[in-house]
Amino acid sequence: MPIISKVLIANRGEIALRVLRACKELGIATVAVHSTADADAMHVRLADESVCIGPPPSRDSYLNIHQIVAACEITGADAVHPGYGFLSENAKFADILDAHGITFIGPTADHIRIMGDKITAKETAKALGIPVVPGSVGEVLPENALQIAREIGFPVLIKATAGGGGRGMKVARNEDEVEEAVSTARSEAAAAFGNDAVYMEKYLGKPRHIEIQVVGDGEGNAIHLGERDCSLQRRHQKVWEEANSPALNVEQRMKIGEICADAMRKLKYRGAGTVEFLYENGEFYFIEMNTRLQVEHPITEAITGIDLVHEQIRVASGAGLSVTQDEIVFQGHAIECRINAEDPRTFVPSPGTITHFHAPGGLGVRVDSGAYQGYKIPPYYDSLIGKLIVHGRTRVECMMRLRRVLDEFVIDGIKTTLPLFQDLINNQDIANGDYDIHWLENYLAQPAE
Ligand code: MV4
Repeated sequence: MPIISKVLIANRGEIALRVLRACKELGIATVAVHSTADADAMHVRLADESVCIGPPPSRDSYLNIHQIVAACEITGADAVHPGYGFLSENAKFADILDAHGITFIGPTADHIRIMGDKITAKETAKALGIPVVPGSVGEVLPENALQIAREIGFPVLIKATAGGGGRGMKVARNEDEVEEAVSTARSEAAAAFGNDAVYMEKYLGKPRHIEIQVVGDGEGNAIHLGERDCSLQRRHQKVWEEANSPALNVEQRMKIGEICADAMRKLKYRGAGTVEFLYENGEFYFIEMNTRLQVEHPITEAITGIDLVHEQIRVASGAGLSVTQDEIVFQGHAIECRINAEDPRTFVPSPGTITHFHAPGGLGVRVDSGAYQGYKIPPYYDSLIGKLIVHGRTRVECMMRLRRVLDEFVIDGIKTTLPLFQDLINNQDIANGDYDIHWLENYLAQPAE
């Protein structure tokens, strides 16, 4: 059983703080790593120790595997938490840590690899009993593309097996569009990922994006923690997430959740994971699985009371899950608003100094952020500066509370996405929970009132 007594957090920003807090609660020592641009960051201040791992560009610091392994050796860290992004889904990183006798707080390198290749992920999901989008069996070659598209039925979507998160997709609406869509998708995939393999699916026109949170212990035990509705997004960046989904009832939740948990038991999956679906006309269609903690995990924590980072650390150390499926109770409704240092209409990044910062409080309010008054947001990284998570006993109560909390939040000196949420909270479609994956982009395309 690997002993975890000191965790190196291979990340920055709010998620580094999030992981640090869990470690502190478990009595585990923490090591922060940072680039020269992040010397003043909150995660560095709150950690027990810190190591500067390089210059500002991520590839030279937060993505530099050798620097991170060296920081473990210097500090005696026996485990690494990768957060999300950066090295969190890098199988080679998991292998290298393993070779150094350092525990990777995450799934096995093999499971990361399986889910990183989207064709293999889909085949695996299907074999495990998860419903998938109708489509090609394996890779689509240019010579068979038309035949496969006819069998699937138009419109079809061509996706890169090395893609994911929406990168490298092409729609073909009819037979005339297949050849070009496939050849463009293949050359774009080759350029972007060094792998030109593509596959084809039935294109779903107005789905919601609903994802199931799972955690496994690597020994064949696994639980699901319900779903999150992440349909409100712009250019594949989620903006507002909620749990539960306004579109599902209890029976649907427990059915799809149990399908996913059962699949994870068969796979002997270890760690936290998210099974992503498109949901249309009452049916779920698997698209991808993320083998990491996700940005929006706190809404699941709000409605279940379960600390997902505690669970990640437990299963990584061999201590097993702290709860069984029948002990999990879903309570109320939670919404997360992603606060980005961006223009609320154009989403153009707005780095700079925060001149005034006041976080809201009160019952059912959580703010995960490394921002503070006087903090200078560096221009080199993702523009997420904080997450506002609001919980209520019902969706209506949650929305009422969110309206109050948004009024209380003050971030001056830079532009943020807070004003967008002020608009969304007063929108009738949002109030009704009546939106799909295209809703926000359509809304933003309208002139501001
Ligand atoms: C799709 C789809 C429609 N039909 N697959 C985009 C992200 C990637 N994970 C999968 N994506 C999509 N796959 C089929 N067969 C539409 C999307 C999609 C989308 C999915 C989830 C959230 C936002 C999205 C925005 C545009 C397109």
